[in-house]
Amino acid sequence: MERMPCYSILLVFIFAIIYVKTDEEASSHMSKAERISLREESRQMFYHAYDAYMDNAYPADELMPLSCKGRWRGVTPSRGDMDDVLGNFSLTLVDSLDTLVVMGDFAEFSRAIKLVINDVTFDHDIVVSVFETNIRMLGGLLSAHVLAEALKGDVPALEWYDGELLAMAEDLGRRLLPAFNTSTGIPHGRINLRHGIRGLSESRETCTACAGTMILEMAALSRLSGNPVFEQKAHKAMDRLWKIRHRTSDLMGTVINIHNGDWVRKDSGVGAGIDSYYEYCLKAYILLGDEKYLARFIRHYNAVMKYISRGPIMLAVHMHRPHLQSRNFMDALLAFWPGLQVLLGDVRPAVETHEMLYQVMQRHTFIPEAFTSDFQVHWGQHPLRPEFLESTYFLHRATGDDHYLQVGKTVLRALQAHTKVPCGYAAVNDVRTRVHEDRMDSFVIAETFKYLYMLFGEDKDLPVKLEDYVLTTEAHFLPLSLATDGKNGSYMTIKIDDEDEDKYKRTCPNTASLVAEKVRQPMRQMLGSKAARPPARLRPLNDPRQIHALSDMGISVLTLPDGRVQLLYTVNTAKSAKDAAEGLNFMREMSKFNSLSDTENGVVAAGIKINNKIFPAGPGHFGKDLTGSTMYSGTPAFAVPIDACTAIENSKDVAGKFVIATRGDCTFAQKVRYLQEAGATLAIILDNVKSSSHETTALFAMSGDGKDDIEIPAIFLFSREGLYLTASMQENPELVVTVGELRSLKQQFEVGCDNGNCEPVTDAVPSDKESFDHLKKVLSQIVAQFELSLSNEATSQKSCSEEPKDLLVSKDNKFVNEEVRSQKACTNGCDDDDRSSETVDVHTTPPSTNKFGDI
Ligand code: DMJ
Repeated sequence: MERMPCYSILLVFIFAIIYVKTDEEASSHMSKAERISLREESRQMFYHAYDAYMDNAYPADELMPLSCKGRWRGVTPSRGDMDDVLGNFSLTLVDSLDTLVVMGDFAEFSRAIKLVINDVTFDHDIVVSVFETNIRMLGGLLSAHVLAEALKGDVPALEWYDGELLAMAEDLGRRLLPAFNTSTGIPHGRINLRHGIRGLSESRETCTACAGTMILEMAALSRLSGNPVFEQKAHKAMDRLWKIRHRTSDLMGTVINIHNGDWVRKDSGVGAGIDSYYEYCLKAYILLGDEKYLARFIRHYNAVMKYISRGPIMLAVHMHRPHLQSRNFMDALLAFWPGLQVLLGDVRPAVETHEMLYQVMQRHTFIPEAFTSDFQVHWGQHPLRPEFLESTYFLHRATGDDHYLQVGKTVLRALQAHTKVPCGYAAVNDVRTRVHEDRMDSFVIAETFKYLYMLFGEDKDLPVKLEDYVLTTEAHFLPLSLATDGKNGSYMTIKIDDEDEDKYKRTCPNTASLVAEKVRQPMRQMLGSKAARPPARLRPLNDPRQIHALSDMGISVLTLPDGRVQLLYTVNTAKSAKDAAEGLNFMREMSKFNSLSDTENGVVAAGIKINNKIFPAGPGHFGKDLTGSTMYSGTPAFAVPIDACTAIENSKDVAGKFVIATRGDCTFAQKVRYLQEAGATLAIILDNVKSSSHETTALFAMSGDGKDDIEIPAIFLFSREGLYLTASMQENPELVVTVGELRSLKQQFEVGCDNGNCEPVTDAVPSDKESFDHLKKVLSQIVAQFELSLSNEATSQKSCSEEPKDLLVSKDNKFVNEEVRSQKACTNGCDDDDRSSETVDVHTTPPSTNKFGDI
């Protein structure tokens, strides 16, 4: 009898596991019939795009889906650098060839190859991007060649093929070769197809991804053609890139001077400018079996996971100071990363980052080109990129979890509903307005529809065995048979030092028993719910020592563009279970702090006087300052359209007034900009969250967007206060309201009013006074630390060897940037590596006994 309780607990536990699993299966299961129907719909999507291109644009490089005609270099009005992808060489057809094979359409594949052989030439006086021409054109030709060769024995329609595409690839490869004629071996970013680098010797810079995404195609070309020069050049470029990594952090920057190998931009992420360099380090090993590429990739991978990955979020840092973020936003290109992690075998973080991206996608329908760490749109364009689908495909294959089919279905529905036009599929200019752009990039057919189709299809139905190929960054097929015998064997033969071995163990956790839903679920709670709420705010928290201490507790500090600080807690990034528990406590207290304060949060509250009532209002991080005693009086009026996300239509009615718009659909700054253009003298933005009020929600300042062109003041009013305003306007069309700093309004109007006639503003009362005091104490320590660091600034003026182990902070609370720092500290000349070894990796523990004194 005594054993009973234990026994029943065990039973309950087992029951819980079974229940959770069943529930998950039920929610994401997709029937075979539905999967097939989605596969067929993906096929139709491909043909809708492909036929539109062939019927209306070919032999031009791209289809313009809105004007339904071809885009020609030198004929169609230029879009600047973006047009470097165009070489008047039928880019979209070449890029699409192997998608026809994936669809099993051999007749069209054969016809298309013949068209390419007959129509496409490269001898044009046109400057093109070396990187884009390599991955799309050269990759497209090689992949089609390899597949045609592989299939021609079994497919009568291809019997005629005799290596013509390989000859074309060699011609194109030779035209790219002069790009490598630099003293560093790092290729020029652009080349003239006819004249090589003639006239381009001025060009000095290229991106890391541009230089580091050549090796697969170039090696394949060498091994297929028997001419080693292509591969040699690309290896040399890769070797130089590896050499210029930051020796301490193992990170790479994004822009390089091709002549001296110096870094021009030292920000280091996994997205734009760098993405496919990392991809090609791993895939070069997979394709060529050269172990040095795996060893390099592992070093980079560990660096990325250590410094750039913050739980599911990936934020760029400075390569020389990897504890410091260099940007507050992520870009859509990084969505390839989970797919690469799957290829490596590190599935858990892949599931997490993919889930984060899915949250972004669900919020905005598409993943915008750039988005902030609290998932706001930073740059709203969406050119129908493939990366998110690519990762979805790999995660589905790795986990067998139908959830990823459901994700694919959401993407498919969004593409159909918002981007399908009569003549193809049009890019989205801004995910918030979903206005179309006259643009359908070649990767839409080469990758987006290919991955969509492959996701719903089954690998065994493909005409070739997928495991015999590696997919390039443009989803072209290159055969693993290209590897020299014996070299693509097991990792076990690699010689790596102890340190690397440790890192390697960390890199490849055993994810065999991973249940993806169990990883996604907490992610969803954390990202889905938290992202919707205003983030935690506190005073500028920039001291790396504090950031480091917080990071031990699993808390990342993200500084948003408007200066607000956001804390992100991820339990499994904490140093230990004890640290994780401390982190959780800290977050709880921060969250209480966040919900009760306005001025304490560093926001100087604005206010509005309507009739005889004064209400708190959120100021803007842009526009005229509302602090001090200056006040503005005016008549309120409504904007049309009321969301003010497009030009104001009733400017005649609203000019000279305090113009009201509602929150949502575009940024605060964008709304106020339109209101200003319409002649508003002040902007009032009303919350779109029903029944919100300053009494229940912390005041916040409206974010800016980094531009400095807004001159009128702006305030944010919660819904209940907004309702009072609109009701008052109805009662009195001549209503005049006054806006200013809340404290000044109260001083001026509350003192002067009759007793009982004024309703004083209710100050927020801390719900847990004890905890608040406690937190204030903690925060004052943080601020004291911060100020201490400020006063140490003078000590930075020392020689290289005496570099202080303290933080360098400028008077305006920003870190002294690397260039300024090196100028100051290295007047006698420090080379890159000298600097890096002295760069302070801030591990200093704050003076208090534990990380935050009393906590
Ligand atoms: C593609 O051309 C390639 O995937 C490249 O590596 C970067 N991204 C585009 C599509 O987004």
